[in-house]
Amino acid sequence: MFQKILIANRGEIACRVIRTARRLGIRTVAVYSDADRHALHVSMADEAVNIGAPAPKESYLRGERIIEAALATGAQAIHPGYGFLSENAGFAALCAASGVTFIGPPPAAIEAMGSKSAAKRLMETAGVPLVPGYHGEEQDAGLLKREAARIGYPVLLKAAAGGGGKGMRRVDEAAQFEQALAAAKRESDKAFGDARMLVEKCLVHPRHVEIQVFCDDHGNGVYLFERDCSLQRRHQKVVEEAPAPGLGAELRAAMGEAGLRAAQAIGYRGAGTVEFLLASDGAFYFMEMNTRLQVEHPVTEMITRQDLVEWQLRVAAGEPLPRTQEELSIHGHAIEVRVYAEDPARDFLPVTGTLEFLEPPAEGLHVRVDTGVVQGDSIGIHYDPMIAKLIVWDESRPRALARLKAALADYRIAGLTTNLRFLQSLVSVPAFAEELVHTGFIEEHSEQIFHPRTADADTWLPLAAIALLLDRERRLAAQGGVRQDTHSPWQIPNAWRQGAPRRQRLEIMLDADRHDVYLEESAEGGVRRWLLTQGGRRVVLNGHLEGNTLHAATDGHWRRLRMAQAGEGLSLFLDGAVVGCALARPDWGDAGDDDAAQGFAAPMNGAVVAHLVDAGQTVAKGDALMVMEAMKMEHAIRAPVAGRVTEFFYQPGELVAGGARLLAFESAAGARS
Ligand code: MV4
Repeated sequence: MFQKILIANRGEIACRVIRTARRLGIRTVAVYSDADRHALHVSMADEAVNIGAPAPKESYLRGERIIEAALATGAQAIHPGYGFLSENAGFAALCAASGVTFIGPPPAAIEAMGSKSAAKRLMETAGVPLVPGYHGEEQDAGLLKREAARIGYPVLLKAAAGGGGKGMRRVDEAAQFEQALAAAKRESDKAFGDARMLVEKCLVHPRHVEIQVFCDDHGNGVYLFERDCSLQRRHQKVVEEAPAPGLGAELRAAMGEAGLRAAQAIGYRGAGTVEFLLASDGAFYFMEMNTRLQVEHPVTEMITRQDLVEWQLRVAAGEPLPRTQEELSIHGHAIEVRVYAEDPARDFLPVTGTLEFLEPPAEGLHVRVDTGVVQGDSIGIHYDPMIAKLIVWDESRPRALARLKAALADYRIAGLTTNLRFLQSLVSVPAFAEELVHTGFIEEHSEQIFHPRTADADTWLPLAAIALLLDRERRLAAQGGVRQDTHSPWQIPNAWRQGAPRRQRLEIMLDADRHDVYLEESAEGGVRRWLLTQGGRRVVLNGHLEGNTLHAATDGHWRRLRMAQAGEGLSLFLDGAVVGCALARPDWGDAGDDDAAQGFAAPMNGAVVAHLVDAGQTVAKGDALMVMEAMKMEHAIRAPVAGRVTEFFYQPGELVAGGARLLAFESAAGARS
C-alpha cells in the first residue's frame, strides 16, 4: 500500500479522498491554486503545494506541474478525483512514464471510451446491448438517412465525439433529416472539431441507470449494483439514488453483468461506471462508460457499506478486490442531492459570494455531508459552485426520502443564494415518492417544482405569523435590540404599549402572496398567547422556539416545525412540505414613541435604496425617511412621529441584515431611538 499520495483535485472530492487516506494511515499531499490557499482540502492534507493561478488551465489542469509536485514530495501515487485530469489519457500516461501511479484505469481504457462510436462498437463485440442505430465510420448523408428510415423515426443524431447531451438532435420525420443532419454536423464540428454522427432510435423518457464496476489487476471484476440518476437538468445530475427504484433482481443482475462485460471488454482497471438507458419496457441500452470515480459514488457506498476510495487505493497498489460478487449486497436505500450556489429563479445562474452562515445537518448513520467549504469561505467564479453533496440513507426508499427532506430542512445557508428550496420542492413532488422517475421528470413536473402550490394559508398563515414574530424577537434580542434590562416590559420588542393591548399588524409574505394579520398578545398564567385575526377569522396561537425548531399551537393543536433562515425570511418545514415566509414590512402601527424604541430595525435582509431626507432635517409624522429594497419590493421607512433623523447607519447600495438598526431618530419631544 502507498505511504503517500497526492490528490490532484480540490473541493469536496479532495477532502473526501484525504479522509479515506488518513483512515488508512496514508500521508497526503494537496495541490492548490492561488485562489485555494485557505481551502479546506489544503488544511486537511499533511502537505500542500501551490500549482499556479486560479484558472484551472493555470493550475488543476497542469499535468506536468502536478507530477512535479508528486515527485518533489515523494508521493507514490496521484488520485485525480473527478473532472480536471481524471479522464485525461495523456496525464495517466505521463504519470506512468514518471514512475507515479495513476489511481485510475490504464490510459488505453480511457482512450477507448473517449469516442462514443468507438465505445459502442467495442460494446457490440462484448455483447452489451446498444440502442438500435448506426455508429459506423461511413458518414454519407444518404446512407445516414437510409439508416434513419431503417431504425424508424423519431431518431436521435448524436455527435460521435460528444457526450453528456452535447451534440444531440432529435429528428421526428424523414422530411427534416437533411437539414437536421447538416445543423448537427456544424454544431459538432464547432464544439468538438469532429462532425461524425451516430443515428439512434430515440427512446422516449428513458431512465438513466448506471452500474458501478470495479476491476483489479488479478482478473477479478465485480459490479456494486446500480444508481438511478434520471433526475437531471440540462444533462447535469440533480438527484442520484441507489438502488434504482423498482428494479427487480433479474434486471439488476442482467444490467450488472452487462456493465461488467463492458469493463472487461476494454481491459478495465479500477472504478468505472457504465451508463445505460433503461426503457419503460425494461430493455436497457449502453449509453457511455465513465473511466473515473463519479460524483455520486457515495450512494453506492451507503448501500454496499464499502469505501470505494479505499478500493481504488488498494487496487492501484496491486491488491485484489476487497470483496467478491457474492460478498456484496444491498442494504437499504440512499439518495444524494447536490447543494449548489446557484439561483433557480434565474435559470440556475451560478452565484458567487460568501458563506456567511453555513450549518449542515447533523451527520450520522442516516446523513452524510461531503463538502469542501466551511463557514466564511467564498464561492468564486473559477470553479464548479458546488457547496456540498448531501447523502441520506435508511432501510427503505420512503424512509430515506423522509430523511432527505428533514436534512434539507436542517441545511442552513445564508450569504448567497442556493438551490436548497428547489431541491426540497423537487423531492416533494408526489411523483418522486411514487417512483415515477425518468430523464424528463424535472421538465414534466416543472410547474410543481418551480411554482410550488402557494401554501394553504389557513394552515400556514398562523404558523408563519408566530414563527416570524418569535424569530424577529430573538434576532432583535440577539442584536441588542433589547437593552440590558431584559425584564423591563419597555425593552421587549413586541409592540407592547402602556395601557394599550399588545396589538400589532403584520404583513406576511407566504410564498408569493401577501397577507395582513393582526396579533394581540396576552398572557395567561405566564404562558404567552396571541389572538390572530384576519378578516373574520380568529385563531388562538401559542408558541416558542427551541433552536431552529418552532413549537406552535393553533387553537390548541400543537405541532413541531423546522425553521431555516431563507434569504429575507424563513423556510418552514412540516410533513415534507416547505413554505417560505417573510415580514413584508415592519409594523409601524399607530405611530407612537415606542415605535422609535424599536430602533428602526430593517424588516428583513435587503439593501438601502435611498435616503429621502438629510440627517438633522425636521420631518413630520409619516414622512418617508429612507427606502429599502427587499423581497424584490421597495419599503419606505417612515417617521413614526414628528422629529428628525440624527444619523443614517447605512448608505444607499449597502446590504442590510434583517433586524439591523437603520437609523437614529429623535422625536420632536426629544425621545431618542
Ligand atoms: C438518448 C436518449 C433517448 N434515446 N439516446 C443524454 C446525454 C447522453 N448521456 C445520452 N442522452 C440521451 N440519449 C436515445 N437513443 C435520451 C437521452 C437523454 C438523457 C439520458 C440520460 C440522462 C438524462 C438525459 C436527458 C435528456 C436526454
